[in-house]
Amino acid sequence: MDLKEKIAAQLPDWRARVTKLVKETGDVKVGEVNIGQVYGGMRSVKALVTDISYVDPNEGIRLRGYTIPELLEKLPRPAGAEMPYAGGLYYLLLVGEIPTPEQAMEVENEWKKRNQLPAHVEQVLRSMPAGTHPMTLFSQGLLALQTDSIFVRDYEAGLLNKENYWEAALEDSLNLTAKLPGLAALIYNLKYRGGKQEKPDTALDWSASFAQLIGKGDDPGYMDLMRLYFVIHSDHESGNVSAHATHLVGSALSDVYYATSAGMNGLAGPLHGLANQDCLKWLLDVRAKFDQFPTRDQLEQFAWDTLNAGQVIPGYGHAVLRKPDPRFMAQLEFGLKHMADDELFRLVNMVYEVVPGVLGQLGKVKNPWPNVDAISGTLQYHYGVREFDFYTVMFGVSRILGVSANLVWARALGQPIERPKSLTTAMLEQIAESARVAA
Ligand code: CMX
Repeated sequence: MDLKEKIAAQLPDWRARVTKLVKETGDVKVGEVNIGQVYGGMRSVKALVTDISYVDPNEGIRLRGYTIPELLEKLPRPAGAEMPYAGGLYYLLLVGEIPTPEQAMEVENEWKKRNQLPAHVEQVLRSMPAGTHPMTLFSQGLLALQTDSIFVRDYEAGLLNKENYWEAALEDSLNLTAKLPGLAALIYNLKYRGGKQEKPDTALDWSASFAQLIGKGDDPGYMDLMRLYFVIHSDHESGNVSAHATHLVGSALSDVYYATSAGMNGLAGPLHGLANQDCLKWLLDVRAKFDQFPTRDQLEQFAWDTLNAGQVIPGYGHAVLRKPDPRFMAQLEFGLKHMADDELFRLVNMVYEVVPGVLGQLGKVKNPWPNVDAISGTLQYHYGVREFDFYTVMFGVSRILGVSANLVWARALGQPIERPKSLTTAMLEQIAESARVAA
């Protein structure tokens, strides 16, 4: 496979580069850590490395050096489609080059060969109570697929060593990502369509196949939305909860299934991926309270009521970004083109005009601007996918493209088990006291 050969060809140079950097300059300081950061969720501590994506506070994400608008323009797309193949994005994340249409298609075809879900996955999901959250089912589905891990099979057979861990990890990543549209659609169909399943249309690309499998095979607009969605949610450097949890668990040589399941359990938190469901709920609450559309003053008051009740305004703020998230902007552009008159979409625009000012007045929010989650649910809602507790599953499908690509590279570069050091509060107090005396 071209993908595998391309990675293999880069490895000698990458390994030599990293070995030299660590061996010759391993004791050069990257930064310092203060007590506020130790107690403050390690915010801004530079302690991770990835070459797959980088988030600039003002510019936003670059995936392999490309901004979101550049990606949407340069990645190959299916004939007649507005948005790119996910297979091309996956190639870019792994290889670092924009693929040709043939290279993107090679990934798409490889996924088609590997997309069959084993029967036991459905049995596991069906055995859960009807009220189970879709993210729980998603994480369980990933763990159920773990029985097929090539890494575990070959590791236990003594076939692997540090040099070739990555090849088994790549096989696991390909096998798992191939099945994600089918797994997500199965969850959707079990929960919201009475278990109705569609006969797969094998002509469709990976993103569109998800749309078709949830019964939207006659909606090219929704297929394009999903192509956009699966590209923009894929990776956001290494320190966010889903990426870091995946990396941490993978660093113990746990396979791609265990590691991504852990990552998805983090994505399921309301301060991370669940914010997209919370955001839509918040917008619907606004609509319900003001009989469809509020005035600007009413909306402002509603935002204050949320804050005064001790809640966050979902979809706003970010740990790293300091400007509107380009993933929000890309979806806004899509919405302006396809649903400018949709009432909920108009409300999203009004929230965008009002909420940053409100958050700014709080005086403590470092970034009052919208993040990716402030709009994604609204676009889904427009196309009739209205079961908003499902939205984080779609985020997860995309995110696994990024975090599993990172895991392949972590194994390829021999990244070690993670083990930061912890201190007690008394030790931190002692450090603070010593600093005070020395000052
Ligand atoms: N609404 C209300 N308060 C907010 C806020 C928001 N949208 N964003 C930040 N704040 C508050 C924080 O809770 C914090 O308050 P305390 O000091 O009282 O604890 C203060 O402002 C400072 O926070 P910050 O440094 O600006 O932001 P953090 O890095 O701590 O947190 C995030 C980042 C995303 C968790 C936070 O902005 C938030 O909770 N946003 C709403 C939830 C959300 O949209 N999450 C999705 C993020 C994207 C993703 O991961 O998918």
